[in-house]
This record gives sequence, structure tokens and C-alpha cells, in this order.
Amino acid sequence: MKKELEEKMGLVGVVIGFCLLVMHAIHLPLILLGTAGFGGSVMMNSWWVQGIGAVITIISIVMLVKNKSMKTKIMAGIIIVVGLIALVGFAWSNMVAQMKADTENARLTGEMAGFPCHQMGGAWMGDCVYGEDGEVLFGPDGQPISPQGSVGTMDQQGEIFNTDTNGLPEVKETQVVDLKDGDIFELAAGYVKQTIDGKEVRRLAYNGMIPGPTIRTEKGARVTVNFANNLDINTTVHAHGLRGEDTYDGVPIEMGGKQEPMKPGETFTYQWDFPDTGLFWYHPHIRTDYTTDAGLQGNFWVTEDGYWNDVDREELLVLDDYTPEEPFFITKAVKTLMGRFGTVMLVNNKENYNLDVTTGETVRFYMTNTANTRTFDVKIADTQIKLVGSDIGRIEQERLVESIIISPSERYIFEAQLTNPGVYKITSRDRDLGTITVSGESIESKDFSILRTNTESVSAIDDVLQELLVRKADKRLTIDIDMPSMAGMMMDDSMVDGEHGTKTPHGDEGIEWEDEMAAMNAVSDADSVTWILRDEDTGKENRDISWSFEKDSLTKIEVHNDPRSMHPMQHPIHFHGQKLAVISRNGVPVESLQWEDTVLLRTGEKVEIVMQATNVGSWLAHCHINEHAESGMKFNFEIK
Ligand SMILES: [Cu+2]
Repeated sequence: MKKELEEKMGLVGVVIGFCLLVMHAIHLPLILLGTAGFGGSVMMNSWWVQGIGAVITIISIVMLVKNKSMKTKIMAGIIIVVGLIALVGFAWSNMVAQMKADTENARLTGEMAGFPCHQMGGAWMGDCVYGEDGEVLFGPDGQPISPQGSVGTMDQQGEIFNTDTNGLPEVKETQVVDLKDGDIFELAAGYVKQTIDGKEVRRLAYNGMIPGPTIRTEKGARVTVNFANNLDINTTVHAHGLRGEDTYDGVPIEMGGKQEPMKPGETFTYQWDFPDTGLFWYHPHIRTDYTTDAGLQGNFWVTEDGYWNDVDREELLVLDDYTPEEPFFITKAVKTLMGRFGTVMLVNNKENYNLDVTTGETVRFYMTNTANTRTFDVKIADTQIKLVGSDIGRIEQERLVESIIISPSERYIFEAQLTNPGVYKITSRDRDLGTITVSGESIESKDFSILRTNTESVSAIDDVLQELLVRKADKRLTIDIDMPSMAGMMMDDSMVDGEHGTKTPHGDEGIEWEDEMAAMNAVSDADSVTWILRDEDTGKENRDISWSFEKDSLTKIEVHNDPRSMHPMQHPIHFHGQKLAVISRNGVPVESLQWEDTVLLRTGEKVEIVMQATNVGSWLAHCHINEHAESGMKFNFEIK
């Protein structure tokens, strides 16, 4: 009887032992994989599984000692050996995992110290609070808890610019002001309120308007603008794209310019010259990231009889994006990694822009991108666009295009013929910008098929183009970024998703159309990120660069937007007071030359630019992603 029971016990032991062997057969490789960093198994590696294993091992030891059956002894022995191996493996994998976690925490604590607890590519980093199981602890609102006991958010900390809207006048639409040579105009910066996306926000405006007054004048005119700073911060007015005197360029002295920052309540008289036909604009050159986004932006519209094609209508399109109630910090620009993207698309400061036209009309649009960082890809549904002009006047060869890519501060002038009644969407990639409503009796349409060639506009370059293309660059710039405190996040492939590794260029067509790295962008600021323009011949960077050119010289500048930098992305590079023309991109000569003051460099691009130094003085060059300029991406040059 006793022997039978012992044999049955032995059989039970054999069955249990077999089950355990199967478990271990899965368990051990998982432990090993987990230790090697491939995920492993939480369930199999848990304490209770190990506990059951330990109990069974002890039973097996008892069976081994008490049982006389050789079969049972062998089976018990195997179970004991496997159990011990599993136990050692468990202890080993736990120890290694703990060491890895400690190292990682130490690294992230060091590099991400001071950043609020946040998630990036599936991993938590920053000042997080961890529970006993090593998981991040969350507050009742679902946000991670910070060590200070408060609930952490992705936002920056610090004093923000005033957001009070009490007693402010409503914003007005821009008005076109026609000025003749010698005219005097009064301009003032102040505060207004506006409701955007249902939220009432405090904005900054010139003469109460956003965009500010559109100053329309004739080529060759000089106008006087008495400007009053009615803001509670320092400001200047920069005349973007005008080849006038550096004294009136609005670049503050501390940035290598000629103007003392205007304190609140001060006035300054600008003498602005308009030597070129086309579309230009004005905006502050102090904390441009805040002030331009908040509304300080207006166009100069320089006309010339017979310069453009015959059209039925001329319209301004000022493109911007804006996030209501997102704070700006007084001490520093934030979101300096990508620049500040807006959530609401604005055309002429309207959320729902619509233009009514009569069927058959040909419209010429004068388009400016005043956004801080967003590059637009402008399209009108079912409508061909005829590109006729850019930053500074006509392009060499007019052409029909599907869409126009316009980076911050650039201008494009294009024509569209609306021949069929209907509502046509204006879009940029996945964003709706507005509509054109075409209705009424059809008028007789103008001939839209003519594509003019304007060789004389660019003859200064065209005449020596072959020589310029083969000549060695006079100056070479490389675009780079320094972000020591964030480097660990960028270097570690597990911290960023596949699209945003350091090896793959970002975005589509070398352009980041949206805030594709929102989490990292939100924790970046002017202190943690330095954007760099590096002179390859001297090794000097940003404000250490000081170039000097002879008046009327043609300088060939090669700019390389290095795709191997820590965070490659597109940059619109703006030179004050001169004319630029791109002659080749990635070694391929351009088909149509055009004068510009801002050149877009897509990720990885190597662009050859020719600068015509027509304008003596001290000038600034910088990236026109305003947060990038605030993070160092600027240098001075001189024309003598
Ligand atoms: Cu930039």
C-alpha cells in the first residue's frame, strides 16, 4: 500500500516535473533574450512563477531522498537541476536588468535633469517619479508626476509675456496705404485683441491692424515713416528685402546693426527706399519669434507701370499659423529645435479666408509667408498657377506649376485664372488655408497661355553664369546644430521613432511640414540648442564670422545643409540688404534664375548662391526660422 502510494507520488512528481521542464524550456530562452535586451518575458520571469518552481523543487528533493524508485529519483534529480538553473538565470537576468536601468536612469537624469517628465519614442525621461515596479507614476489627470510633487507637463517654466485682453481694441484688417515719393506716414506698434479658434487672445499690431498697413508705393520712391513704440517691450522695424540704408534696416546694435533698440514710448524716423519692384515686408528684429507671431508684420508693395502681366485683379496673401494661448517666455525663445508651429492656419489673419471672384477672372496673388517656421506648399484646387515673381521682382522664366513651396519670409507672386464657377480650396499639404469662390456671368478671360521670359531682370548673373558655375566658391557655409543636453535623446535610436533617427533625413522632400518631433521640440529652448552657420574656410561660427565684400562684387557662396548633423531640417537663409540668386542645387544648375533675399535649404542640400553686393553698409544674415535665429543662427557682413 505504502509502496503503491510512493509510486503514485513518484508518477505525480514525474508529471509535474515534465510540465516544469516545458515551462523552463520557454522560460530560459526568454530570460536570456530579455537579458540581452530583446524584451523577454514578464510573466515567466515573475516572482510567483519562481515561487511555484521553488516549492516543486523542494518536493522533488523530498522525493529524491524518501523515494526508493530509481525512475522517480532520476526525474526528481532532473527537476532539481532545472529548477536551480532557472533560479540562477532569474537572479542573473534581474540583476542585469537592474544595472541597465540604473545606468540609463543615471544617463537620463544627467542629461534630462531639469526637463519635466515626458515620453519620447516609448521611453520615459526627464524628472519622472517611479513606482516600486519601476513604472512611471501618474497624477489623477493622467500626467506624469514630477519629483517636486506637482504634476509635470511638457511646458517650459518662466515668466511669460502679458496675455491680458482687458480693454484692448479689436484687431482690424490690413488697409492698403498708397504713398508717393517724399510722403510721410505714421506707424505705431500696440496691442489689440482677437478671437482665434474661439479663444480671445492679446496680440501685437501695427496701427491696430494684422497684417499691419500695406504700404504701397512706386519703384524708386523714398518715404518717411515716423514710428512709435507703444508696446511695453523694446522693438525696431526691419525692412525685409529693401535695399536701403543700413541705418534704417532695424537691426539692433547688439546684433551688429545700426539702431538702438526703441524703448517703450520712444519714436524713430525711418527713411525707406524702394529701389526694386515687388513684394517686401516689415517686422521687428527683437524677439522676432514672439513679436511677429503675435501680429507685427506688414507688406511693402512696390509697383511699376507695365512690369507685370495684364490681370483683372491683384490680391495679397499673407500666410501664417498661430496657436492661441500658447505662452511666450520673456527670457528666452522656446521650441528652438523645430521652431514654433501654429495649430490654426491664417490667411491675411483670417481663419476662414475666402476670395470672391467673377467667373473668368485672372488674379495675381502677392504671397508672403510670415510664419515662424512653417513652410507652406500652396495649391489651388483644380487650378493651374503661373509663377511670375519671387522675393525681388520677376523670375527669369514664367512657368505653370502645381503648387508653390514658400518658406518663412519668402514671397512668391503668381497668377491664376478662374474659368469655372465653384468653390476652390486653397491648401498646403493636409492643411486647408481658405477658399476662392468663383461665380457670376463669365467675363472674357485674358490669354493665360503666354509665359514671359524676363532675361533682363537677371542679366547681371545670366551674362556670367557659366563662369560662375565653374568657379570655386568664394565662401562656404555649413549648417549644423549643437545640443549637448539633448544629444543623448537624438543619438539613442530607441528614444526616437524610426523616421526621426539621425541616419534618415526628416520629413518629405527634405522639409518638415509639421512639428514632427513635438515632444523634443517642446523641451528645447535658446539655452539648450545652438543652431550654427559655420564658415568652412575659417571654422568660425555665427557671430564670430565677419565677412567683407566690395560694392558691386558678385560673391559665390556655397551653403551645405549637412544631413549628418544631429538634427537635419530645412532652413530659409536670409541676407539683409542685398540680392541673391541660386545658381545650382546639389550640383544641378537651376533652369530659371530669380532674385531673392531668402534661400530655402532643404535637408541635405548643397546650394550655390550668388550675392550681388549692391548696397554698402553693415548687414545681417540669418536663418528666418525665428527660433533658429534666436538660438544663434546669424552673422554679420559688410559691404564697402
Ligand atoms: Cu534654421
